[in-house]
Amino acid sequence: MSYSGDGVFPAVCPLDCPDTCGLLVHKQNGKIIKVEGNPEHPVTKGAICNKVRHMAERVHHPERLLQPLRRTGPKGSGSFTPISWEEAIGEIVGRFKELSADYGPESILPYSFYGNMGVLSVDGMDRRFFNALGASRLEQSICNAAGSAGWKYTMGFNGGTSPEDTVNADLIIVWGGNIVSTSMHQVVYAEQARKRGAKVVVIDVHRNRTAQWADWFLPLYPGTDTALALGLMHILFRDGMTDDAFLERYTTGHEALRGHVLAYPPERVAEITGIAAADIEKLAKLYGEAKVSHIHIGNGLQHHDNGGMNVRTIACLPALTGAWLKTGGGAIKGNGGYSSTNDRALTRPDLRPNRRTRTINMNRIGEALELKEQPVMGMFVYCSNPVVVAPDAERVRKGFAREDLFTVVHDLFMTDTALYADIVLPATSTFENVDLYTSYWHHYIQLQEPVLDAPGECKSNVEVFSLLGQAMGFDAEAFSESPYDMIRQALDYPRNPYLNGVTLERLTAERFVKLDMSPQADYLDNLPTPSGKIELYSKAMELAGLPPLPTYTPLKEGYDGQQRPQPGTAYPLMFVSPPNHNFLNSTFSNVEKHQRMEKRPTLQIHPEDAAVRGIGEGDGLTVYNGRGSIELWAMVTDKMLPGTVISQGLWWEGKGHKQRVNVLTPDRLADMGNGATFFSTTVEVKRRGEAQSNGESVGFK
Ligand SMILES: Nc1nc2c(c(=O)[nH]1)N[C@H]1C(S)=C(S)[C@@H](COP(=O)(O)OP(=O)(O)OC[C@H]3O[C@@H](n4cnc5c(=O)[nH]c(N)nc54)[C@H](O)[C@@H]3O)O[C@H]1N2
Ligand SMILES: Nc1nc2c(c(=O)[nH]1)N[C@H]1C(S)=C(S)[C@@H](COP(=O)(O)OP(=O)(O)OC[C@H]3O[C@@H](n4cnc5c(=O)[nH]c(N)nc54)[C@H](O)[C@@H]3O)O[C@H]1N2
Ligand code: SF4
Ligand SMILES: [Mo]
Repeated sequence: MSYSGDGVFPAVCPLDCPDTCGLLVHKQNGKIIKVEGNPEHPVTKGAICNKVRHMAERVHHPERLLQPLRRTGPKGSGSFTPISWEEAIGEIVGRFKELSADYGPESILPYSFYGNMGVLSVDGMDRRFFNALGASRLEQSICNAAGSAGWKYTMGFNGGTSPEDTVNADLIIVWGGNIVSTSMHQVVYAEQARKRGAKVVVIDVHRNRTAQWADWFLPLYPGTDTALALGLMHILFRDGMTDDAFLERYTTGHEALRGHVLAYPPERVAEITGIAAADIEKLAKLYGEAKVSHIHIGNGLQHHDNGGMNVRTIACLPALTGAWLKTGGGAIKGNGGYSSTNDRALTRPDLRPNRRTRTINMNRIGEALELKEQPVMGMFVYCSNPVVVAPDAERVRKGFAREDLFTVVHDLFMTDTALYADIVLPATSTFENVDLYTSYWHHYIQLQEPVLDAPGECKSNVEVFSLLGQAMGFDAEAFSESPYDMIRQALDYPRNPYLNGVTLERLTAERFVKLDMSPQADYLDNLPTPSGKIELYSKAMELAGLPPLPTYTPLKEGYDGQQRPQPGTAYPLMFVSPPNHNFLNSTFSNVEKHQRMEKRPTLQIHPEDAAVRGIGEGDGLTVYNGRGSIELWAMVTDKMLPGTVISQGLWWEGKGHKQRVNVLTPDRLADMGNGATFFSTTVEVKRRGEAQSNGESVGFK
């Protein structure tokens, strides 16, 4: 496809968002003047979010990195000098060779996530490079690992209901997800269902945008969802609202579960969750009597100590009522399993010289950088901003500040992490690349081809890791393949029957290619759990030392054996820091347009909690716990139950503002999947004295 000149060009949204929208990029004089949705995309149908409508502000931002840089001042100071690509590649290769010789290749650690969801960008040439190098492996468990493990124990397969089918539901429960901000096309489908009479219920720790749109909002205390789901099961069994034929045919352990949930009567569950017993009864009746019930399981409830169990327990609910048998019924936790591509061909684990390589959990990066034995001596960060997004962020920052650590950061911007790099490399945006995009929600695959020339000397991930692999003298063929070669390899994957018939030729001709969903007809008969059934009782969990039946365990921090953190203790407020509407994780938080839309980083605090601390609307606050302290602005609101405080959005430290919420979050691991526990923490809050008028931006500039 030729993209030179002005015009309107198709593109794909690269962001870590389930919707993977088709875009149309309008270009004039080589620059994007407008980004809109592609009306031809069968699911996203021309509608896109506000963030990406303003994407040009980011792509053509004056602070975009355009040249490789070498550090000249202390780490973190931001002093860099431009160097050539030859010098940059030469220095990285020289240092990596030295570190491999002196400390072994496992002293080098890649750190990446899904800043760009392109299969080639984050699961392609980069992986080949670190495999051939023999670097430490990174366990990528910062996002949905706990919940995915919980879902997998129960259902086996990383996929659920087809999104388009959810228009048939007459009850939609959005559980721990803020889909108005994080998956807007699921909202469109839910709206269609609603027009036909469906009810939408939101279960969350605060009245987020989705709760405001819903028919019924149920606020609960953080990390108590398992108890709520068990309470619902108690009532479903008690009142004969279960589908016993379904249970018999498709599940294991329903008799054991029936006895087990007797211990969760509504009164007890009310005490744990903060939801009135009458409301628990009402919700169970709604769920039990719905003809087609659908549950959207969000990410929020699994970023907890008990996050795996929260998802595992909710995943049992559709099995109790047999909702899976109805078109649009069941649940979606994630649908990435349907579109899995040929990972081995892309990442080439066969190139690895050392089979038994250590693995470092990305949630424990602060700790890993403190290792005295087998220390981490080299880091390569790309598609992620760990100094902002990883838990216990001050510990992370200190690790990156180590003078003896050699760090490379490849990004579009001088992020808070890049400030600590020895070498900074300028990255292209997706609009300058060839890449392949799958969705972890809908069933369409898309091809991205360049619509812009790369500015300055920016290079894509594929280019950078090809250059590095060649300069290291690694397998010549593996490091010279073109993006199109790699796309063919990714799609050549007979093990995934859903990928049947998806080819590069079709992607080029048709742009949106639907997966072959015919194998989904046997979904319930082919579940890849040990028993082949939905595991209400899980032997595998028992073997892993987990309760085999869904079981509520309270959060760990600040509870002191109580039901919840108590007033009078050091850090009595439960602190939850979910995404905001206008950023995408920490992406966009340096763009003035997006900052203005978010105004400033706030702490939502209940009027009762504010009153006892003398806090008023708009006050400057210090929010602190044993890990550190940050500065936010008070928003006094009754959107949460008292005792819970909320701060949305991952703001960069910026110029002098201490506003990284992850300074306060724990690097403990969740009960399953070694997942993150961002939302299982407690804090105390005090006024800083000064107040700032509402609406003034205190962002990066
Ligand atoms: N605008 C925008 N969209 C995004 C992102 C973004 O940063 N901004 N991030 C993207 C990414 S990477 C992801 S993983 C998804 C995440 O998107 P979602 O799946 O929507 O999950 P979160 O936004 O993390 O959390 C959703 C809700 O969970 C609530 N929550 C927290 N703890 C609990 C709990 O214990 N129980 C219950 N019931 N609710 C709880 C939070 O208050 C929040 O409202 O969004 C993607 N889309
Ligand atoms: N407190 C708290 N912390 C959280 C969360 C939360 O809800 N609360 N959410 C967690 C979740 S779910 C996630 S997924 C993580 C996300 O954390 P990250 O994956 O680190 O996401 P971003 O902050 O968006 O950083 C992505 C970076 O990749 C860069 N980038 C984009 N495209 C490219 C490219 O093509 N090449 C290169 N080299 N770089 C590129 C962007 O400029 C950006 O700096 O954060 C987690 N952290
Ligand atoms: S961030 Fe999500 S909703 Fe927004 S354009 Fe991208 S895929 Fe679509
Ligand atoms: Mo995520």
